[in-house]
Amino acid sequence: MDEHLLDEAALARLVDRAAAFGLARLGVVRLDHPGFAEPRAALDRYLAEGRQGEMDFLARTAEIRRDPRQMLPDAASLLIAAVPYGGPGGRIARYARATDYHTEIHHRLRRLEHALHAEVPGCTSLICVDTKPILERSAAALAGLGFIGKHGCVIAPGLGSYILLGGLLTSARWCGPDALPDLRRAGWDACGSCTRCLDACPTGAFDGPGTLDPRRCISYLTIEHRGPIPDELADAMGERIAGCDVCQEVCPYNAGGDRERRVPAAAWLGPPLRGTRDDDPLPLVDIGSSTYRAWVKGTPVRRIPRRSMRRNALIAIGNASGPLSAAAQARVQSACNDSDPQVASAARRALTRKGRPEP
Ligand code: B12
Ligand code: SF4
Ligand code: SF4
Repeated sequence: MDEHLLDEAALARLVDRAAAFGLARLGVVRLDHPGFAEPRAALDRYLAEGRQGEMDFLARTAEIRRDPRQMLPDAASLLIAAVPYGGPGGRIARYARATDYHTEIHHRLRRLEHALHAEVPGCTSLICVDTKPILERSAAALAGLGFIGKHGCVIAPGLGSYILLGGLLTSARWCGPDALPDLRRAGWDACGSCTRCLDACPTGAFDGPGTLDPRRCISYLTIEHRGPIPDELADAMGERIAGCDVCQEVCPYNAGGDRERRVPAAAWLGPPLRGTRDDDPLPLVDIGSSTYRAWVKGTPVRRIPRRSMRRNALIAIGNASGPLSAAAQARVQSACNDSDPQVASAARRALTRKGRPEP
């Protein structure tokens, strides 16, 4: 068979050019790497326990995650890249304040794809950023980009865990040495005895190192969960309306302000078109559909339906310290009668938390 090979010299040239494409780190892993056995088993356990909650797409695409050749039949390797982001924290998680990484990393990987085709003429390839199901974190660790911390995120040396991942699936077979023999070696050893992320999680979403119950994670609750959020979890959400960074904020690998100097400016994920969005929850309580569409456009927040964002805003208002202003009172009060149960129950909760009886 006419096999396409990606050798060490070709990979070194791609890695050299990666920064110019906006990819701060680049590595490669073969799909038949034995290290995938453990994450595949972890995915099976995860689904068997129903941890995906309402994220049906995880169950639907599990077979493809296990074997990406279902997307690209002659796929042999995965090139995997990391793109850093940063900025101050707030009610919206850092990654979600930036431009939509799906689109942006896709563009950057497109440039890598052209370079790959010049190195390995005739190979096939497919860009994968979230929507094309692959085990991105495990692949990144096996490709040597970093290690998986107890918070479950990939930590890249020198960059920390505020990175997003994207892959280029290809028929080009990596014929160099494996960056890492198996995932276990890249496991929790680098965390040592630290458990800051596990201890700091506001909703107690970790069952143990690297074992997250997404159904308790604020990121899941604000982005993926449809319907009312149980009071116990809503109480712990603070003022977060889209995602959560707590387990990464406390991580010593993200401390120190010199990341910016280590990465070429072109590799950073920039702000969205029309700038970083204001995260004041009050205008979101009764935001209209066209205003909402404009507010989320070009940002990863577009994954959150308007009604869920209205619920999140009401929970944040209920959790904020201090009394409600008269303007807030009127808006929250009228949301109590909303036809959407998740909005109405969050509004009633906000009022009762402020010591006011429900209307
Ligand atoms: C679904 C999803 C979520 C869900 C569920 C997350 C989960 N842990 O299952 C929710 C909405 C909760 C979520 C939250 C977040 N997510 Co998310 N998410 C995904 C998505 C789309 C699929 C993940 C998945 O398959 N989960 C199923 C579990 C079983 O797989 P896994 O998380 O990859 O876990 C692997 C490891 O645990 C490993 N493993 C198993 N056993 C062992 C043992 C050892 C020793 C080792 C080392 C590893 C290991 O195997 C597992 C399977 O591969 C990926 C994109 C993708 N295609 O992978 C992004 C992704 C994982 N998310 C990402 C981000 C940024 C986040 C948030 C930080 C966003 C935020 N600020 O709110 C939080 C972080 C929460 C956390 N601490 O994990 C990034 C992670 C980047 C990084 N540095 O690791 C990804 C890769 C998106 C991207 N393209 O960059 N996310
Ligand atoms: S993102 Fe927030 S809620 Fe989710 S595991 Fe990390 S600290 Fe906990
Ligand atoms: S906070 Fe500590 S335990 Fe958690 S990932 Fe960072 S180093 Fe590891």
